[in-house]
Amino acid sequence: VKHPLQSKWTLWFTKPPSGKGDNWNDLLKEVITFDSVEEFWGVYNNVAPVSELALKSDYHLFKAGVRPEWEDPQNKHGGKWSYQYKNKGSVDVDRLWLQVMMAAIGETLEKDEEDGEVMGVVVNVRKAFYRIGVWTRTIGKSIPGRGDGDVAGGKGRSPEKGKEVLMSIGRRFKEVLELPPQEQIEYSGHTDSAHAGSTRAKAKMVV
Ligand code: M7G
Repeated sequence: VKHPLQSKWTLWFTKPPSGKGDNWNDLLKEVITFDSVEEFWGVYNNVAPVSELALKSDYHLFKAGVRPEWEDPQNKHGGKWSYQYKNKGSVDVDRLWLQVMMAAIGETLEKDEEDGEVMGVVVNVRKAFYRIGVWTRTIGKSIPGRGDGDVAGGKGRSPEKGKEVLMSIGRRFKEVLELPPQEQIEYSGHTDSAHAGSTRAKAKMVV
């Protein structure tokens, strides 16, 4: 018996660059797509833990059909919450990444799954830190409804509601990351990241 997940998910891996000519697209590899709890554990037990990955590797766990890239149509208006663990030697990154993946596939990062904001989760292995992030589809904008002031359709959304959905995901994500209140996670839009050429773009919001 398989226990179905609410959504289908794809695991991606970014290989560390081997030579000079490597670009982002040569390095990003689709690993596997699954849609049950049992398959998730099968995948988890067969890939290297984050703590054993080489520097400049990433894992990306995204909704099937969404590439873990700024350019994807479902990401290009979005952004991410992220946190950098600079105490690489003492943080249990394998356990935290497992918790983050379980929150993603268990769809516990957003209160109302109708919002469909969570696109995926990412872990980056870098020289000075591990960075864990959650990508959202929008940067908390309003979404037009049917124009008849309906709420029942669940499609329309005010700017206030858009922002609140995002802040709620941030607060929940911070809990999953087991961060104390004085630590902050930061939100940045992908457009800014793309322009800055890196994720070290200016943060718009903090939780
Ligand atoms: P990073 O891994 O987000 O942060 O981006 P880092 O600077 O801490 O390593 C590293 C580099 O990977 C960027 O400067 C881009 O060259 C490339 N890169 C990362 N992402 C997520 C993308 C993406 O979505 N699209 C493209 N085209 N390049 C990306």
